[in-house]
Amino acid sequence: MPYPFVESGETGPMSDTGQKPEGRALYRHPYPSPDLAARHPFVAYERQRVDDQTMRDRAESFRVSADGRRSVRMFSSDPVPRDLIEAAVAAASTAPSGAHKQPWTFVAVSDPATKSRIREAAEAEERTNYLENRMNAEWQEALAPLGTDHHKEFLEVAPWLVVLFEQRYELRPDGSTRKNYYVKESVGIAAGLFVAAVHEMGLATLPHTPSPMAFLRTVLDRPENERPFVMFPVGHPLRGLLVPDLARKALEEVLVVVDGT
Ligand code: IYR
Repeated sequence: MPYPFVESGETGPMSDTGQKPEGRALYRHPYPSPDLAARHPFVAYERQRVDDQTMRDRAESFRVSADGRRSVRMFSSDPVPRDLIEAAVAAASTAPSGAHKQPWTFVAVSDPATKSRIREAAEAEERTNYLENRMNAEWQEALAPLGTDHHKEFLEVAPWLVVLFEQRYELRPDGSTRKNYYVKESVGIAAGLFVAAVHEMGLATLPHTPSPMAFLRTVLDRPENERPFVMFPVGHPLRGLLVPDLARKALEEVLVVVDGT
């Protein structure tokens, strides 16, 4: 496959700024190698460069939007059209994944009977967690400011429950299996994108992990290679609801820079 950046060193997909292409000087081992490009398909990746100020503006507007997100525990029962859930899952499924395996399945539930079964099973587990001290004192202390308990009404009230399953391995239609790689990391990133997509469209969610969650595989009749990872009630936030008055860590608390300049 012709790959001009490597072939000629004159021009290439990244040289849209009019700068001299730097490929030859920067990389002694270009990717893909001509050999690799001959064996697997590659396509040009072209992304318009924007100036630093434009990037700053975009970053700031994304930060402000992201900072406006809150996990909510009281949803309106107002319906949400199915295509919005599909759009959020489509966005989430763009997540990078180990060996591009996309080892996830999203199960979107609006059926009231199924939601009830999920609520019942989740509350049964949470009763053990909260009332029979399956969560130890330190854990309960950490949760105190959130004030969560074993009541999970939102699982029935929210118009959608989206259950994200990780595929521990790939199960092919002929019954054969293939390993997946970095499953937790991949599915975690997809979950993050899902949360962002839901927020960005104006809806709310809560990453909910009734623990243990194995019952979800049975209730939703999922195959043996799938394990529940996290569940997302999705809907409009209930008007007038309260959320904990949490502060986010300052940048200095979460960022360490090893600067070379
Ligand atoms: N799964 C329980 C407990 C819980 C745990 C954590 I860590 C939270 O941030 C919130 C809740 C529940 O859903 O109540």
